[in-house]
Amino acid sequence: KTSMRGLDTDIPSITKSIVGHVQTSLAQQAHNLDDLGAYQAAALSVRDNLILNWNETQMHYTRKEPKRAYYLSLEFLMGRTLDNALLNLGLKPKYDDSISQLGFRLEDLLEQERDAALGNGGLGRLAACYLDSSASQELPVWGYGLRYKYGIFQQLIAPDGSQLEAPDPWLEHDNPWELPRLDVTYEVRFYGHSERLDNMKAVWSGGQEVLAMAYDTMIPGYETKSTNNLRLWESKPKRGFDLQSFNAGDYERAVESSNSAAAITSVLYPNDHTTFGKELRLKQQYFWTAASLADIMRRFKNLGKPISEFPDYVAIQLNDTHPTLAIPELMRIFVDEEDVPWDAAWQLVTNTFFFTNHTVLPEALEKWPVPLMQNLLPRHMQIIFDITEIVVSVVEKKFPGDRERLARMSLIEEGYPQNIRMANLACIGTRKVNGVAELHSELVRLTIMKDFVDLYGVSKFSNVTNGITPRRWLDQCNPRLSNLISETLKLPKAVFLKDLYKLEGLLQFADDPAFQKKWAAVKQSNKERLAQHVQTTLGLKINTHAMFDVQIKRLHEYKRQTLNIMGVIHRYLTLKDMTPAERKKVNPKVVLFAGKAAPGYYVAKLTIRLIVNVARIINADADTKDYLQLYFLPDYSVSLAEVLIPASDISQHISTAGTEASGTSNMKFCLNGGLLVGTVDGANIEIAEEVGEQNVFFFGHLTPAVEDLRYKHMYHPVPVEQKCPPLARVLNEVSAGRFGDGGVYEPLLNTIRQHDYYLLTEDFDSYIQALKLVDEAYQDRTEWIKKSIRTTAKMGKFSSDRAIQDYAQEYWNIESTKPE
Ligand code: 26Y
Repeated sequence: KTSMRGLDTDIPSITKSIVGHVQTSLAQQAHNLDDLGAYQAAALSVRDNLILNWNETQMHYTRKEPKRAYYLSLEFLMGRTLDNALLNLGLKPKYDDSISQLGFRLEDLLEQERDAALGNGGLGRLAACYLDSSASQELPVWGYGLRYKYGIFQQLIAPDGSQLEAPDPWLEHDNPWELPRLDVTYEVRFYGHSERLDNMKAVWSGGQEVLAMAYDTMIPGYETKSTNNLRLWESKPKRGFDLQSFNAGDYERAVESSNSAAAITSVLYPNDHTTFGKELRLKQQYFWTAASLADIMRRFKNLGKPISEFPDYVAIQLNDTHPTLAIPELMRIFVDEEDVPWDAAWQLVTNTFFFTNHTVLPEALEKWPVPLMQNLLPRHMQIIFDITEIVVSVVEKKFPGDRERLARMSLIEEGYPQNIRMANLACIGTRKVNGVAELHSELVRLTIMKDFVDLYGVSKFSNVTNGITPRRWLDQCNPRLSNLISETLKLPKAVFLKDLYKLEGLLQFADDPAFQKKWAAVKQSNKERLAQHVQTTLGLKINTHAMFDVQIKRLHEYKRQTLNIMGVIHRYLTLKDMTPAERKKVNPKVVLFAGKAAPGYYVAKLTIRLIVNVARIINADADTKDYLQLYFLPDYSVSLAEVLIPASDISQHISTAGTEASGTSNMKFCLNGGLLVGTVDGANIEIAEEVGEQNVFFFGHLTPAVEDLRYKHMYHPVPVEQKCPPLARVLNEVSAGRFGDGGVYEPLLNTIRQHDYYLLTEDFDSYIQALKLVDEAYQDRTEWIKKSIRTTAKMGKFSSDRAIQDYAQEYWNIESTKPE
């Protein structure tokens, strides 16, 4: 039987294909193959299917010439591919059988795959979800990024509890999911000098040239032949090495330039939310935007259309400000290379690009020193100055004489040195700007983009609430739940996995005791799966009869893991104060943390150390260990999230109001029947709107109060002892060395005792109160299960399919199209 894919997909043919790859691609013998070899052969066999679909899809695009959208992101946090590819192709049951016949277990093979972890956190995972949704909805969308040799670092925990970083050499074993494109290369220039001509043109020459080479990753859609492309660039020296120096015996000089070229794509920068202004990072950004635009331009030129039609065929989404150099780069291409007059070029550019902002935290807004830009990209510096002239003239016209406004809006921030404000450039150079949740988009309009709202009007600034792909975040990570839903709704999985609003059908079963029982059994088995995983990977024994309370995300002060750990200590002290009889009435709880801290983020790393050491004391305390367990799971990743999320009863999303742009794991937990304890922030708000406030545990001050409270803390500080005695007690216990390491936590504790910028002292009481309500709600298990069912049922809005449709229709103006 031949599938729509043109390859035979009956079980004997699959087996033949796997064995064939063992013998030829891997040059091994089938009888002494290990799990890794079997994984590789299975992956190559699946890849054959993807390649055929990919070829057909790309040929279809070439013939049909639809308008295309390009998603430029420095991060794509893809995770593993094999399971997802099998599910999207609908081949999982057959591969399962075939692999069993070969004497292996598919589950074991899936575990052999290393995560593709080319991202830090939310922004990178969002990009991955959006690729899945674009392909699944047959939209002509490509991703463009960098092929880092090392992904996000591997996190180890040192004996003293602190984070250690090790490299992540994810390409050590061959990566079966990428296709090197030796013939798709572009030259990218750095440094040199730019000489102005007339007509706003210039000639940029000299400096260093490096080569960008493409690697393509196939992105299969769900239940469709449509297979899109993620193109990642690798940097290479233009010429292997300098033969002259080599012959003269100067070997080091000979490889120097080749090393510096290779360095550009060697490693993902592991900091999110704090900029450092490092030249190599700027090099990465230009290298990637220049290669991507050259590629997009070549594809456009193949259409043979006049350049004035560029925006009719190309839409480019900028994932945060990281690719903002694409704006001056496209100006350079149009003006210097294509002879388009400056003003016409500016029209084309501003009709091509769209900009998504992911944070309003000031320390995350990118700024590049003018001297650095001037040296590395002299032509782009000129163009940025020329664009500044545009800003000056339009602002001058609308707000004559308003010098302060002009200073705020300028692309150049005055100072020593001057800085280029990338968010201002991204705003000026794009058609539309969006935030990632309703509240966040409102804050974008009211804070960082306020002056631009005054200038352009509010319609340029809108919202696309983030989403997550239900394929990976329901069906793949929680097959038992997706089977139960399918059986209950009497719908094939594909129906609700493609239209998540269909989950609403579960509402009518929320009160059905038989269904509740099955629902609870799925959660229980997911807890056991997690416990098993933790047992085999870390040798720890988790109490699976406890409530699982999870906080997994990057470590950051604004996300307030510190609030959580202080709450855990408070709970521990409360338990210690109880009599054994009182304790017996307490519902046992397991608190789980995971997440990485930026290697240079001292306070965040100290928080990890505190969590690990508190865990050691609590878990060893015979009085309390039946009621409270605490674990920090090292090396958080997409694949760890896939095990953790389905096991959670409650998860924590407790950022200071107004600081978390959206959050996306909140959506993943709820989709899997977990409840939220959270602040009124980001997408928590919209989740509550959907599921009903009675099903979310909200606490803490609201966004409008935050600014005033901070002001008060700054000018009228009140000691913690006075403001919040229970928190003061916790801080003092830590200070006194109850959890070891007397003294080392002082800098962390002082962030709370002193300015308390993230307002822990303001929110602690209501936080503890919310956790108490969680405990009470959990006591009435039937009510809890109903809440859980109702939560999952109302998650339709948070499918990334909805979000991508929004971008496709309201921003990119592209349509679905697929190969016959
Ligand atoms: C400039 C550099 C230091 C930098 C690098 C990475 C700055 C920021 C980032 C990453 C930001 C990020 O991941 N933001 C998150 O984006 C998610 C997807 O929109 C949101 O859900 C989440 O609230 C936001 O923190």
